[in-house]
Amino acid sequence: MNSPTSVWLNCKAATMQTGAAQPYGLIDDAALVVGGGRLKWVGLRRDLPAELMASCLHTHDVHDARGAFITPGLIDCHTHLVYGGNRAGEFEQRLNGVSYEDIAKAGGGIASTVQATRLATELELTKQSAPRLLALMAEGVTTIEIKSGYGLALEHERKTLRVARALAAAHPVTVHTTFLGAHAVPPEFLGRSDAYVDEVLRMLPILHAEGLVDAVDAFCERIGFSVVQTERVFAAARVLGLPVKLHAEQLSDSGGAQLAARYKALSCDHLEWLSDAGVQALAQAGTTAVLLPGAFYFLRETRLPPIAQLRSAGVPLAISTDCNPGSSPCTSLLLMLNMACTLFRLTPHEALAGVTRNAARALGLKDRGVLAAGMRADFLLWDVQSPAELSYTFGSCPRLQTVFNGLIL
Ligand code: DI6
Ligand code: FE
Repeated sequence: MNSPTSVWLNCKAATMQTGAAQPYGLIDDAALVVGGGRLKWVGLRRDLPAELMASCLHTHDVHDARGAFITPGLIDCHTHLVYGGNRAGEFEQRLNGVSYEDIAKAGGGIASTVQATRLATELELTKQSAPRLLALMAEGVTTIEIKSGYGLALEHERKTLRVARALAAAHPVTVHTTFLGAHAVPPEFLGRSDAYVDEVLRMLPILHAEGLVDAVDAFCERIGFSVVQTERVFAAARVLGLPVKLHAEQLSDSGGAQLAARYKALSCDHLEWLSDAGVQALAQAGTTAVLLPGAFYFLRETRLPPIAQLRSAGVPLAISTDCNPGSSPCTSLLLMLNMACTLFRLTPHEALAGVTRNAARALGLKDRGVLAAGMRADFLLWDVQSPAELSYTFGSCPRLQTVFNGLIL
């Protein structure tokens, strides 16, 4: 157990605070004081109040960070981490010339993962999903969003969300759950997508009453659900007071972003085909754009999200793995930093903000994502000379230590 108050010295900090004078909210010779799982004080070492230092000396809880760089804990704000099986066979098919959409239309794709997920017991699903979570945590993820959407029937959506909660109980990580019942039309509803949306509306309040749902998402796309169908799901979420987010404009421009904006969505995700009107709608609603370079890369998309327009409209940009078996079988958020820079031309500063401050925003979490007094004490020590190194290297992990809720892991 950590004593009530501890201090971290001999470190540099990328606080990621907005409006800071330095890029990354950099503090060159920093001190961080932790107490009760929260940051109590963050600033320049020389400004550290003497009484705070004295109370840490009193408890002998002074940590020498040995020159490490400290950042907020990483937040992976868009994952489908709980699923059964994998789609390596489909990957081979795609390399033999079959497209992602054609595979989906032929009953493969999401449907094949739905089958494998339905067949797995809760325990099997937990066992299959835990290594993915551990891989993300090994790179510094301290908060993760996990969506349902491979069950597509009450008992299996429930199972998926329960696995997400069980993973949270068994690991030092915060899990935020999202109900994505409207991910795909399951085989038993083929050709009856409106009837399946009725079923989604039946599932939502039940799962919510069981404490399994923190937010609601939908896949608004020609191979998913129409804007009209998505709005029915959003209206049901609103009745329950649940925030919404949306998979929008990934493969085509269906106007999902404008709908999401009307519902003050926390985030709109993918966005390769986002129109100018969509950009303006997101900006006005204060909705965060979640960019998923792993899916862009893995599906070999060529159309880039309108980064420059989003940037100039002031839409906050978040980055995530989209960890899922079909379009982004990825368990490295650090690799996404690199890809956000190389593929989407984000700056390393924007990329890091995308997995800290703006990722918190995409989840509606106000108590994390930056290093500042009052925030959760979720932070990372890195063996880097500058925070840009986190985006610059790929395939390596310079994480030295994770502090989660004030406890050293
Ligand atoms: N968009 C995606 O990229 C994933 N889901 C979604 O709505 C892909 C899901 C899959 O192919 O299994
Ligand atoms: Fe996704």
